[in-house]
Amino acid sequence: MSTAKGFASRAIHHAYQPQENEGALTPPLHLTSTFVFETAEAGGEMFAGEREGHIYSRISNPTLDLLERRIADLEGAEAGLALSSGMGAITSTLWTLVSPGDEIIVDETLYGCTFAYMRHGLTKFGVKISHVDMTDPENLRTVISDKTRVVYFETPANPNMRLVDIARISDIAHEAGATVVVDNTYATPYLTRPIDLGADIVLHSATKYLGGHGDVVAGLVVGSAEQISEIRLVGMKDMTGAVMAPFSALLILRGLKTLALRMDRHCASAQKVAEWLEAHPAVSKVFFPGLESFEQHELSRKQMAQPGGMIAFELDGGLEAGVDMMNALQMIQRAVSLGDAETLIQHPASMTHSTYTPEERAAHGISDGLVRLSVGLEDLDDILEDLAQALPGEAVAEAA
Ligand code: 3LM
Repeated sequence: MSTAKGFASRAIHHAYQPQENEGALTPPLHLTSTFVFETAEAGGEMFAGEREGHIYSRISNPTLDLLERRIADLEGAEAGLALSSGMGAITSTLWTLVSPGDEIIVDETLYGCTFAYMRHGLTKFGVKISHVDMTDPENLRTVISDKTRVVYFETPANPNMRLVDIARISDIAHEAGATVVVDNTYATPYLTRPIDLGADIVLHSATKYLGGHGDVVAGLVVGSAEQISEIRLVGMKDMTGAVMAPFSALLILRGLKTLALRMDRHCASAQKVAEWLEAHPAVSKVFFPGLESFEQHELSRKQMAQPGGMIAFELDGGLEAGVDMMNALQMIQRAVSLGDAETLIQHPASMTHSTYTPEERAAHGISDGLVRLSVGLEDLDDILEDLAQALPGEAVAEAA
C-alpha cells in the first residue's frame, strides 16, 4: 500500500493483503509461541541473522509484524516494535540505549511510572537523570554535554499538558550527539508526528488512544531499522522480555482502524468541554492546548493538528472540591488510563503521579488540586450535564 494514501486509509490497509491470507478481510491471529525450521541448517542461519524468518514469539510473530509495520508507517518511521505495555516500551528502549555513566536529560513532567523507572530504576544502575524545563528549549543547551546519551520528553505531558517544541529540542540534542526519544501517547501520530519534526525514536502506551477501547495493555516503539532491531534483540529479547501477545496486537490493529475518526471526536468534544470549564465559576484554571489562555497555545497550533482529548483543571476549592466533584459524577467514570470511549476522570497526585513524593510533585509542576479528564466519545451534552451537576454552583450545561 502506497504511503501516498491518507492517514485513515493507511491505518486500515497498510501492509496487509487479503489475497495472501486466504482472502481473510481481517488479519489472522498467529497464536503460536514457536516456529518450525525447514531444516536444522535453516534454524541455525536464522539465529545467526543470515536468513529471514520467525524463530520464537519473544523475538517476532506475524501478527505483531503487521502492527509494527502499520505503526511505523503512521509515524513516518522505518520500523516498529510491539511490546507488552507502554512501560515495556519505555524500559526496553532505554535499557538498550544507556550504559552506566551515561546521562538522560528529561523534561520536568513525566507520567508517574516513567518518572519512577528513571528515578528509582535507572539511577540504581549508574545512569544519571537530569531534569530540565524544556518548555524553553534553550534550557537544554545549557545542561547538555557529551555524557548525554538520550533526551526524553512527553508532549503534551501527563498530567499537566505542558508542550515541548520537538523540532527545536531535536536540533539542540543532535548538535550534542544525543538520541531524542518522544512519548507520543497523548497526541498519537494523527495529531503529531515527532519523526517528521526531527525526533529519533517515538514510543507509545498503546493501551490509550491507539487501542482506544480500554480492553488491552500494550506498547509500541518506532525508529530507524537499526535502532528498532537493537531494541528488539537487546532490550526486549534479553533484558525485559516485554513482548506483546498476538491477541493484543489484533486489538490494537482494530483500534487503529478508527483512530482518525475517534481522535476527531475526542478533540472536538474536549475543545467544548475545556471552554465550558474555563467559563465555570467554580473552576480556577484549565490546561488545554486549544484554549487561547493556554500558555503554549501557539506551539500547539504549530506542532499539533488538533489540541487532543485530554484536559487538566483545578477548582477554586482545591483538592477537597475536586474529590467532591469526582464522587458526584454519574456517567463519567473515576478511573486512571485515558483515550477510551468512556470519559475518565482521575486525581494525579493520589493516583497516576503518586510515585512522586509531594516535594517532587511540587518541583515538577504537578499541583495537588489538579484533576485530569480524558474526554470520551459520549454525546457532548451528556458529558457537560454530568460535569454541571457535579460541580458546585448553579451553572447549567449548555452544549455550544
Ligand atoms: C495514566 N498512563 O493513567 P502502560 N506513557 C504515558 C502514559 O500515560 C502511560 C504510560 C506511558 C496511565 C496509566 S496509571 C497506573 C495508568 C504518557 C500510562 C505507560 O504501561 O501501557 O500503562 O503505559 O496516565
